[in-house]
Amino acid sequence: MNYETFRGRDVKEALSLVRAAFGTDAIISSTRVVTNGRDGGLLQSFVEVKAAPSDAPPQLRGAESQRAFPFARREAERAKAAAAAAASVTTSRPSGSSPAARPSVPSPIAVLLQKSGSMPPPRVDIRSGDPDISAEIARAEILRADKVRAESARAQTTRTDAARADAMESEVRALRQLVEQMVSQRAPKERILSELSDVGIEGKLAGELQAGVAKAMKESSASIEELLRARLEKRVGCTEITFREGQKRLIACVGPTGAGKTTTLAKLAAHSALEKGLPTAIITLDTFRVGAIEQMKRFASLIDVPFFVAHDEASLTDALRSCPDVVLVDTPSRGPKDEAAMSRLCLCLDSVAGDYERDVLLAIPAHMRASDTQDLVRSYGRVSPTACVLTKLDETRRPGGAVSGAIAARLDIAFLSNGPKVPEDLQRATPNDVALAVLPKIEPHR
Ligand SMILES: Nc1nc2c(ncn2[C@@H]2O[C@H](COP(=O)(O)OP(=O)(O)OP(=O)(O)O)[C@@H](O)[C@H]2O)c(=O)[nH]1
Ligand SMILES: [Mg+2]
Repeated sequence: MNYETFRGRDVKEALSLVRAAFGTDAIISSTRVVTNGRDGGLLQSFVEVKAAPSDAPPQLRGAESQRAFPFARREAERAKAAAAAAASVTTSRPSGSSPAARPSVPSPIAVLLQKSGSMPPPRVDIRSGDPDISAEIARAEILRADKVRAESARAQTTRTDAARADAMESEVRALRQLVEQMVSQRAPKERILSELSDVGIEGKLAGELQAGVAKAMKESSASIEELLRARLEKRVGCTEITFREGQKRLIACVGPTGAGKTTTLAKLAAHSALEKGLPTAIITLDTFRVGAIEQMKRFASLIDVPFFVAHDEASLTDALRSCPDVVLVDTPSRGPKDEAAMSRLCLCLDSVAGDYERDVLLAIPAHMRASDTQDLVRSYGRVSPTACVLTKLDETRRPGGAVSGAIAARLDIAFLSNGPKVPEDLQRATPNDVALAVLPKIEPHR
């Protein structure tokens, strides 16, 4: 079959050109999107439809689409049979009259039946010479003819509905072909960027991660996923915070409301005191949140470590005099614009005597977007965070934003928090773990 090519700005336009040329029963062989092949060239794309006229006999072409053709043929055959049957309709003659003497005249019912055309008329055979009986039979025939017409009208409606459904179906099929083709035509670069965006990695980092991946794939047997993970690993900075015997270490946890500061501190305290068996103490600077002191006090007594409350730098210095080697300091959250609270926190943390190795851990909820993470790091700049803990990794499928933000702000990641359980839901961060936590599972496209 010879197909002609029709082009439109979209499927609708292309199909309407096809319809104008070949009618609604045109045969469509393919529908595809053609781009000019340039990056971002979808704006210059058009839809191309290959179509041919239906090969149905002209008298059968109508509203039905190509798929309705057998139906149309059946209807034509039925019409032919109806005409033949109508021709055979005769009216019975009274006994004694000869067919030759009285030519057969079609009854009004037979005429009606012939007019209805599409349905085979019932054969009429009136045998009675009684006028009453003949009238009765005639009435019955009229009723039957009405029924035949009603059925014929119903059949016509059904055919129209079927034609509409067929037209819709072919339009949906064309659209589906189009979507499938658009997906398969998307460049590997676009696919990778879209997958990275799905896990929260966007902008500069996404561009850097995907650059040259297609070329690298040709030179190695690694999958896209493995290549991207390796690239992310190289960009993630991690800091190892360890607890060693005889080492004086102070860790303060800062961050926004509900980020997981207290929980992280509790996990670190349990690790140091219970798992490492190191002399450990907890100090809280959170005298603001209702119940914060009671909560930490109870936890400290649970793991059997000393507990102190400090209101300012003087009371913190006091408390530190009574503390063992490992000290974990919980802090209050503050509103982003609460300068006074930030100043108090700053003074306290700066007052920590020099003989402690001091770390300020910024708690960053893993669901944060990259730009918000950068803002957060900036807003805690005054307390000079040395590293961060990514919290609530178990609650998001898009931890790439927080990781991107930390990379952009050049803040190392020290811990990953995967749940609220103390102490098991905390792990030391390595670049490989971070990449594994973030990277999408991209199927290799070769
Ligand atoms: N799912 C999940 N929940 C966590 C995680 N870390 C902390 N939480 C929960 O988050 C809630 C807040 O945690 P906190 O440790 O109280 O947070 P905070 O930063 O100290 O909160 P404020 O002191 O009120 O600012 C609690 O219900 C914790 O159990 C985590 O990694 N995953
Ligand atoms: Mg807290």
